[in-house]
Amino acid sequence: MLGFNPEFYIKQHSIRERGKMTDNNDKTPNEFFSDNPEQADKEFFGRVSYPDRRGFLAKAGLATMGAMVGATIPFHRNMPTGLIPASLAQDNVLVGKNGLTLLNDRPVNAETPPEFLDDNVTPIERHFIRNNGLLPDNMDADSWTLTIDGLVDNPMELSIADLRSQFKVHTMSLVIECGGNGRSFFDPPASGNQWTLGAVACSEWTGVKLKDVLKKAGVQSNVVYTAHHGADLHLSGDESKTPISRGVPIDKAMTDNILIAFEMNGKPLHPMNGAPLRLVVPGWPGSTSHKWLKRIELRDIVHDGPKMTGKSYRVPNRPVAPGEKVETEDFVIIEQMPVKSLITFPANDADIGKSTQVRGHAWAGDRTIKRLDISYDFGKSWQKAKLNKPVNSGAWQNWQAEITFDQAGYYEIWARATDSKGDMQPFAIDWNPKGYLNNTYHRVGVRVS
Ligand SMILES: Nc1nc2c(c(=O)[nH]1)N[C@H]1C(S)=C(S)[C@@H](COP(=O)(O)O)O[C@H]1N2
Ligand SMILES: [Mo]
Repeated sequence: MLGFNPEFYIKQHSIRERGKMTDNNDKTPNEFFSDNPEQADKEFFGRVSYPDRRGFLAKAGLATMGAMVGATIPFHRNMPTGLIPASLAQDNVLVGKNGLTLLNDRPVNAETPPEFLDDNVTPIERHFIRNNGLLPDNMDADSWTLTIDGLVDNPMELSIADLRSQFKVHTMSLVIECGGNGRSFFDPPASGNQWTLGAVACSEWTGVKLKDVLKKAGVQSNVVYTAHHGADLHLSGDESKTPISRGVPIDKAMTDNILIAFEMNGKPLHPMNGAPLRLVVPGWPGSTSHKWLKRIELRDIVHDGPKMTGKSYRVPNRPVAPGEKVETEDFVIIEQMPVKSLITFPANDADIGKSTQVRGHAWAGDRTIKRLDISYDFGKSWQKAKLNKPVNSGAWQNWQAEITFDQAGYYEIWARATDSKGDMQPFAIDWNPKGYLNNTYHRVGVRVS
């Protein structure tokens, strides 16, 4: 029952004034929302585009609703069934995110402009979002379980409390970059999210090492690959379908910097970044860092789940001409991501003085960065930046340089990283049909006055 709640009264009133709800004028918000949450939501809040919230929030349990609004809801008993919280109902609002560019809202995909990636540790609100499906209905940390099964000696079902108590807990800065980051620069265009530069982040993740958990489960000798399973829903709403299920070779899974994470920058995971539990596999395509993680299965074949096969997260096994059609069997799975860097200061299009600091980050799959050069004369000459060591394996490296321009005018600052094996970022890369692995220089245009 609806108690005395001036807020609902006012909203109900204003709906009547808009004259849109002639059929519903006699209903309380409670009745109206439970009859038709979607329609009620529209009428209440007008055109709204909070992603995924239709259906999802209508069915959401309290904990999930709390996670979405970022607080407990003391008067939850008074909330009409299916009511969408008003704080989630503004245009393009991603609660708990700030400054992201929304590329798509079903599924949600949002990237971060480079100047908002200036921090050494990416704030939660600046971490990009790449969803293939819809958020799970339930993201409750207390009842969450992770199953480890397949070809293991001791299959396990672990709560998050079990993970914390049975294994050593680690905190590490780890890079997640989408395999399609930079896709928008491909010509001819590649279909998929048109990421520019900002589908990358390096937050501080707290969790347990995947290798520790797999060791305890007892990896059998015939294991070839992991298979990751999550709780998110297929876009079709068909519960028998899975939006994505990828994996990594078992040797990779046993390396030292892969976490099963339950905290992001010391807080619970953001719902869009996989709350309450996810994998973080630094240096490999972001798609291997499974969110809303429910199960890790060990298999004796290369995993063949959705987005493992065909052309997903794969590139041709040879250079191909732009626009060339490539047979599916000529595609290979992307493993580590290539050497890359980002200029996070100054911002593109900035007006600056004659002297400026230039800074950013660089990273290189499973390797480290050994050198970072910048140029402000379109690549004619390069100057070496000061390069920091990674804070831990899997973190990006920060770099800084000082530039003094001789005269006013338009300049471009270019950054070029070289990794520990000598691979250097290229000015241009070979085209590939799905637009993956674009690691060309980041260029920032500035006006000097
Ligand atoms: N369960 C699940 N895990 C997922 C995805 C997904 O859609 N569902 N997207 C993957 C992809 S393609 C990327 S790039 C990363 C992005 O992580 P983020 O959204 O936290 O930035 O999550 C990966 N993990
Ligand atoms: Mo991705």
